[in-house]
Amino acid sequence: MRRAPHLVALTALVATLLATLVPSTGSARDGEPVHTSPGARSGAPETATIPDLRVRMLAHGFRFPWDVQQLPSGALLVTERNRARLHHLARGRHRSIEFPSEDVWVAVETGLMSLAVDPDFATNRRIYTCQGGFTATGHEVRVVAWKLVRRKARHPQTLIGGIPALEGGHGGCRLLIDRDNGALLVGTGDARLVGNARNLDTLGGKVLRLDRFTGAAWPRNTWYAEGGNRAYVLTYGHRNVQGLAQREDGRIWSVEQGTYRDDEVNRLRAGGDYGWDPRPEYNETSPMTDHTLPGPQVDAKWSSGDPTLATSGAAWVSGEQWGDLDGTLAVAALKSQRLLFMKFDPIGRVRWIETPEPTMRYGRLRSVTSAANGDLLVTTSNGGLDHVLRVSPR
Ligand SMILES: [Ca+2]
Ligand SMILES: [Ca+2]
Repeated sequence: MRRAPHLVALTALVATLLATLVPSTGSARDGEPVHTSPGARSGAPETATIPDLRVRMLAHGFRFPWDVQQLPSGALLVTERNRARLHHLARGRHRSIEFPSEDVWVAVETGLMSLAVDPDFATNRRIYTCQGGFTATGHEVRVVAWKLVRRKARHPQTLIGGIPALEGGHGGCRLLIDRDNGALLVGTGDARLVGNARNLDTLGGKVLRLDRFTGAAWPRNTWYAEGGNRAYVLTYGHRNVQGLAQREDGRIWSVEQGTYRDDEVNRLRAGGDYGWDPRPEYNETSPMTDHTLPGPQVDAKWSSGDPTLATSGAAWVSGEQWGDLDGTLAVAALKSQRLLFMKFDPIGRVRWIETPEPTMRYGRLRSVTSAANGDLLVTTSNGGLDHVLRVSPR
């Protein structure tokens, strides 16, 4: 185990001393082993230039922050899952955004989750959240557009609802706006419901694609002409999509969590079946990509094997300052408590994976997104005294 006990203690002490901005009542999840195996491949070649990384704590005292996104002003927005709060961080000041937290259904892994900022935010002030919600008969996951006016989230517009939710497990949910065509992508979880992921008529266990202004299904989706829920489906057969990231070539990649094995990084193609179909009951010994299912299934580009790392958010790293980490996929891992930098070749084969030690000092990592200058923004998910981190090359 690379994470020395004194370092854990020091990190906890620092976190305790600095956690003054938001009162915190939770405690870190325990009982989960820390794995050091990065998966199928490891280690950049000796000739690679891997910069030392600097990790700064930007804000402290959160409880299960989920997503972090930068606004054009440089300020950061942060969602907090269980308290369903939205935060604004700017120049060392941490303020709450007025947000109807009471409308968010919070249970298990579901609450206020992903966040997206409109590419035209400077003029339209639009942001998007994926969150649990109450319905007449129960619960759902939904995507809501907001107008952010003077640190108030106003004019909620539900773009898509009815994403299945059972008890809150496998609630997804990751948002990404395709920079090439402006479509809103929504990575969803299967809600631990049998048959969900491969049923084109439900919205769970999918990557959905829709118009970010109207919520209408995207006309180029594979089953658009058939209407109904399937009109929204970009890809299906996913267990719990936690990450979405767009590579420089425009292709969308997803990250999902495996069962006891096989976290996956997938390259998405419209209409693709990614092969998750636990049966009978919710049988978690089913493979993450089951080729015995009808038709072709798309293999993962990277898979953790056994054990899993609990991979979550991801962002493509960009900028010469990153040396040979430029162009890698940075993946946040919960259980294995690190950032993985995965190098894929142009056709999507994994070449190597680096797991820099400075990213292993903060516990479980949920999301990683890019700041405008190429730095990475990271949220931790320890259940109390959580941080927002900024990772940059030295
Ligand atoms: Ca799969
Ligand atoms: Ca097959």
